[in-house]
Formats: sequence, structure tokens, C-alpha cells
Amino acid sequence: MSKIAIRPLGFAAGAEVTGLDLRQPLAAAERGAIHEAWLRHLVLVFPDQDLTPEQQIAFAQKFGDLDGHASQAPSTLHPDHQEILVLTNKQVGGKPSGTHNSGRNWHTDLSYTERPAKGALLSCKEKPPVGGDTMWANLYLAYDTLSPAIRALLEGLEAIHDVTLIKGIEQRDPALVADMKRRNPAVVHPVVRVHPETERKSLLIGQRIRGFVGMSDEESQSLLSLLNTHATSPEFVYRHRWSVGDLVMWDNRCTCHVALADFDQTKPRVMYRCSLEGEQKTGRIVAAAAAGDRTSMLQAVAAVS
Ligand SMILES: O=C(O)CCC(=O)C(=O)O
Ligand SMILES: [Fe+2]
Repeated sequence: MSKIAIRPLGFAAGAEVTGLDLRQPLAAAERGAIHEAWLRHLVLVFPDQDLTPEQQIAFAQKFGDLDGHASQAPSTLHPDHQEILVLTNKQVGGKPSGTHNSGRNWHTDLSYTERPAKGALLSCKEKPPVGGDTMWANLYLAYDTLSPAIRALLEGLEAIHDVTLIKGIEQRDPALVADMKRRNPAVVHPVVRVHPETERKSLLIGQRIRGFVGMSDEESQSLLSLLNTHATSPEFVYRHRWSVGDLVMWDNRCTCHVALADFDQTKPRVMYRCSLEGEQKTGRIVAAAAAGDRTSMLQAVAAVS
């Protein structure tokens, strides 16, 4: 077995894993060490891993079933591997890609589906000379550091997650956006969630939330702002500066993240993502009506609450 070294990169999250060539089959003990480090550090960085799509998929499958990305527009997937979402600001078919501005507000992957992802593995293929960083926030810490009074308020509270709140979605091809909406009607998830492996509580929060079930719009916006500001406090965040060849694997069950537009948009940035399918369906669809139609969404929520 190779000699794995794990070096923490941040207090809240992040560790670098070296001493492994992920193109090679993984020994059970190596898998175990990575899994343990993943649960502890939430975001693992494997530098200098030049993986083919097949090798990325094979490694990702060691940590769960892969999401087939039915929630995504087909044009945003790798042409030969639907398990890989291609995040690129290069043109696709002569048009801006459907992922050219993905991840620009704080989110937990696929929270706008009934089954948010368990985790994801993102491989950096091309990057601009500076910037294009990604930040992750530790949502265990966010939960743990709330006052008992706010924690009590959140117990049993549910939030409405809405795909139309993806920042910059209006800049994407309207046909693609219509497809995303059709695939992803609004869903409701509990705000406090329990990690199925560590059994620790964390917040399922972020900027793709329309409001909270049973609250007025005003109440929802104030509470959402309070929780999001708190959850993404700098001391809960790990910020990654990418190098080509980095593979980053995060636990989506206790983190949220944001991809920063802090770079020259004329320079290519290309990332391949495998998503691990969520173990649990924690959400339920609330709106047969189009996502983004607030009135019908709230009526639908009231009908099922
Ligand atoms: O491009 C990135 O850095 C991350 C984008 C994102 O949100 C994701 O891959 O889930
Ligand atoms: Fe994401």
C-alpha cells in the first residue's frame, strides 16, 4: 500500500491527501483512510491527479452510487459519460455552455431535488491564470454555534428549495432553463438535517431557498439572511485555489459551497464533476406549478403541510 499523507488545510474544513495515484486501483485500507478523512475534514484535495473520465468515475464509485444527472440538461453532461457534469465557460455547439456560470451562489448540490447529493468529486481540467476559486462552508459548525433559542426555532422547520434561484440562470439559454425547471419542481427539505454516517446535525441552508413553510415572505427573508450570513462566516469556510490536476471531493451532507466569478471570463475554466447519489430522499415535491411562481408554490406547500 502506498503511503497516504493527510494534511489539514483549514480549521473548518479541507485537507490535502497525497501519496496516492488515483489512476491505480484503490486498496481497501486506502479507501478506508480516505473515507475517514472525508468525514473529518469534509473537503479533500488530491493534487496532481491527471484522471481520464473513466478513472474519475471508477474512483468516485468507491464512495457511493453515482448520480445519473437526470436533474440536469443533457447538453451539460459529458457526451460519453452521463455521470460527468461538464462545468465549462467555453462555448458548446457555438453557444455559451449551460454551465458557464454554475455554482455562483451558496448551495448544497442538488438541494432542488428530492435527493440532494451525498457528495461530489470535481476535477480541474483547465483554469484561468488567477482566480476561479471555490469556497466550502462547514454546516456542522454553523449549526453548533447557533444559540439554543434559534436551534429550537429551526427544529421541524422546512425550507422550499427552488432551481430558479440559481444565480445567473437567466443568462442561460431559455430552452435549457425551461428544461431545468421541468425536471426540478420546487421541493421542501428540513432545515436541520442529521448526517447519516456521523449522526451530527447540520443546516441545509443556502441561497436557493424561496422561503420557509408557514412563514410570511418577510419572516422568511430575515431568517434566511440571518442563517446564510452565519453559515458562511469566514471562520467556517475553506477557500480552494485550484491547480490543474486537482481532484476535490466534498461531503455534501454537511457543507455548502460557492464557485467564485473572480477571474477573467475570457480565459477557459473547465471542471468535471461526478455527483454521489444521496442515500436518502429527504425532500418532497411541493409545486406541480412552474418553479419560480411564488403564489402557486406557496399554495402547493399549504396543501401538503
Ligand atoms: O466550478 C466550481 O468550482 C464548483 C461548481 C459547483 O457548484 C459544483 O461543481 O457543484
Ligand atoms: Fe455545486
